Amino acid sequence: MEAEITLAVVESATEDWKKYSRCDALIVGAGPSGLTAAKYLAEKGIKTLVLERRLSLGGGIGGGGMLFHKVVAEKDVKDILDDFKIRYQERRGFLVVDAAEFVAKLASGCIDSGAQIIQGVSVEDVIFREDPLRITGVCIQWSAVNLANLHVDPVFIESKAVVDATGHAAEVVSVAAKKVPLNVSVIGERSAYSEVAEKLIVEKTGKVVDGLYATGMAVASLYNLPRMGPIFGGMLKSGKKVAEIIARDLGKL
Ligand code: 48H
Repeated sequence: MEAEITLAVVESATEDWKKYSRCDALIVGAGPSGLTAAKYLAEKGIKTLVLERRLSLGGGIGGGGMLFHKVVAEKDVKDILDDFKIRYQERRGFLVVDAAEFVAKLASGCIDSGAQIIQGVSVEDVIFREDPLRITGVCIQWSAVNLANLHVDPVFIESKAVVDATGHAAEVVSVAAKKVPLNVSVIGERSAYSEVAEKLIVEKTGKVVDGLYATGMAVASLYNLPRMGPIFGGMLKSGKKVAEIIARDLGKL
C-alpha cells in the first residue's frame, strides 16, 4: 500500500511537470499581483503556471499592516475584489480586507480559473535567445536545495511569457539585467508616497523585453517608483493589466 501512496503522488506530480515544462505564461511569485495575473490569464484559456518559492501563498498579504490582520485597497478595485468574491468593509475612504480571506480567495480564484500553482520552487535564472533578443523561459530549483546550500544544477521551464511578480526584490528582472544584454538596470524602489505610488506602478506595468514582463512591486524596483505600505489595489490592477498585455501579445484577447 505504501508504495501505491508514493506512486500516486509522484505520477500525478510528474504529469503536471510534463504538462507545464512548456507553458504560455509563467508567473514567478504567488503574491497579490502574480495570483491576479494568473487568474485573468488562465480564464482566457492561456496555459498558466505559478511558481512560488515558499510553502505559503499570498506573498506580503498575510502579515497585513505590521501584523494587524487587515490591508486596504482603493475603492476602484471593487470589480476585481468581486471577481474573486473577496469581501470588504468601507472605512476612512478605503476598502478594508481581511488578510487571510484575501490570500485564500486570490489563490482559489486563480486555481478555479485553471492556473496551476506549484510551491517550494525558486526561479534562479532566465533562458534567453538573441537576434532578436528575447526571454524564452527560466531555470528552476527546489527552494529546499537552495536553503540547504547544495550545489545542484537546475532544470528549465520554457514559456512564451515570463512574469516577474517577485515583489520588492524584482528577482527575475534583476538576474536578467545582470546576465542578459537587456540594457535595463534595477535601481530599487523609492521611499513611501502612497498617493502616487499605485498609479505609477500600474502605468509602468508591462513588457520589459520580449518574453519578460513585470507586475506588482517588482515594477517599483525596476523603475525607481515609491512604495505605498499595506494598500493593495495597485497590486491587483497591475496583475490584471499584465494579464491583458500578455493575452494581447499571445493573440488571445
Ligand atoms: C519563486 C519567488 C521568487 C523566486 C520571490 O512580495 P509579494 O507579495 O509581491 P507583489 O508585488 O505581488 O505584492 C507586493 C506586496 O505584497 C507588498 O509587498 C507591498 C504592497 N508593499 C508596499 C510597501 O510599501 O512595502 O509576493 C512575491 C512572491 C513571494 O511569495 C515570494 O516568496 C515569491 O514571490 N518569490 N518565487 N522564485 N525567485 N522571489
